[in-house]
Amino acid sequence: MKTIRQQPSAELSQTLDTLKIHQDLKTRFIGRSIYLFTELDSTNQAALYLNLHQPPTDPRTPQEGALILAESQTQGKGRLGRHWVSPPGVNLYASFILRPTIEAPQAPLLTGLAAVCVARAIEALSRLKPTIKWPNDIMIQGKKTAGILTEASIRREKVDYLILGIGINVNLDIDTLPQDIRPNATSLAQQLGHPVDRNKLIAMLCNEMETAYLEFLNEGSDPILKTLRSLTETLGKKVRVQLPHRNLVGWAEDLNTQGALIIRTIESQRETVYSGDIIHLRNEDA
Ligand code: BT5
Repeated sequence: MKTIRQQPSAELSQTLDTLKIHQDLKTRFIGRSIYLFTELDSTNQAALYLNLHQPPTDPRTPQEGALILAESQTQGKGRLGRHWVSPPGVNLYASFILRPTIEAPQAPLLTGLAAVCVARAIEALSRLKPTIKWPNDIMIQGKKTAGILTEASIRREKVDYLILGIGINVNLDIDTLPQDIRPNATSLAQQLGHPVDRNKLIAMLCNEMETAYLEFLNEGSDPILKTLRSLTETLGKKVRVQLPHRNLVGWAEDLNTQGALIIRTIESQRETVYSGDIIHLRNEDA
């Protein structure tokens, strides 16, 4: 871990800028339409306000691939009503709107797809090698640098639209985080010792997202699952899964075709976990 240079170059201390983002976009539809705000309650919430219940043919409806960005969030959302700390000017808070024609149970796989894309974009820009802590954390050196919150609208067992919300700690000074979060969090700048161009990073994330999403639509879940398995540090580890009404201890064996985690319990039962919080244990831990 390195100390962040106190004086980032003028170019890197820049604000988010849709023109700069467009310069690095190689996409056909993801990120082609950007809604950029100085401050929002939550980019996922803003996506929900944007008349998404209208049919896609309605001109007021954001197109598939639309991207909502904010410089800061006052009520950034984590899973299960938790809070995502979202100070201004240093990070990325992004929500992508997608309309895949898939069955509802496949929706969680899109969280995995987004996690893979965040890891790839970070690696392409910085050479850091992030891993994924199932189901939605992007980790560097064992610390959380990004989180994903997927919200889906389901109609008649099918996905109507998905909001993929992504928060990445980019140039965040970790010492400014609340004390309880600090030990488990990191940022790209903290890892690299220098600031990162947020406009380039979000453009690269759009590029990765479009490639992976089109591959998923054209070839199904196999290619993304293969990459997801290889990047998921949870696999092979002993874990405790915190479910709403009980805890489960066992070994994380595999991901199923929907991206759910298959656990072999200490009683050698197989259990499939579709959502939950995971604690990585040492082998000797109960
Ligand atoms: C997540 O939830 O990791 C999903 C975070 C998604 C945030 C994005 S930002 C853009 C979009 N709009 C939104 O409103 N949300 C999405 P979860 O797995 O529940 O983790 C939440 C926990 O992470 C918190 O309870 C804290 O312990 C920790 N945390 C909060 N802020 C953090 C930060 N900036 N960096 C690292 N850890 C943080």
